Amino acid sequence: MLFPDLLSPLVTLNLKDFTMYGAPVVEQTRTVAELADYFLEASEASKISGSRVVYKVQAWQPVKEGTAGGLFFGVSTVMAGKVGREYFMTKGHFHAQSDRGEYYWGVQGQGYLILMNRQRQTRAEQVFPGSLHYIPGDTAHRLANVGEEALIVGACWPADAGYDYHEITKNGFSARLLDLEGSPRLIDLKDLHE
Ligand code: S6P
Ligand code: ZN
Repeated sequence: MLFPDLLSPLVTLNLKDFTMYGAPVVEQTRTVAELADYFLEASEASKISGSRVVYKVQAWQPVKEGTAGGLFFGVSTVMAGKVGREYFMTKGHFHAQSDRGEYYWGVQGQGYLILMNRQRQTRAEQVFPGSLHYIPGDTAHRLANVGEEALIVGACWPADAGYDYHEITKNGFSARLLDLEGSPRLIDLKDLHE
């Protein structure tokens, strides 16, 4: 009788630095120069090196992008730092298939997951090692690092979710996570401009 093969996994995750190794893992790095306009005080970006890395993302996409029922796995690493008073953060996006949800979980460091719904109401959940976050559909999501070490976050999302950056590049989030006198505060843009 023939037995099925015992296989090695296609990808492994180093549990010390949460880096993925193995079959096609996509990697992306975003620098201060690329992201300056996402920050509230964009002109402050010129005070730090444009080549400084703000965040990097690894993603394992075992099926073709757009495959219904498929799942992607990712690791996002947001470095420690600020542009003006605003903490280093990801661009943030809605999903192109807007009703698709996503899981995030904290692995290392301290931060916030900033969430904005279609009515532009924004809230933030604290991220720390072991925190678990369900991002519902129709909710833009952005990670910000408020600590002194890299913020590492695992993610799992549907392969047909896609990315919609339009609302964020055009109007941004309605509230921003700022360092006010040494503490992170989520400030509504309306209150800032009063
Ligand atoms: C994908 C998931 C993450 C982000 C990553 C970078 O749905 O939410 O992998 O892509 O954190 O963020 P952004 O907003 O630059 O794509
Ligand atoms: Zn997403």
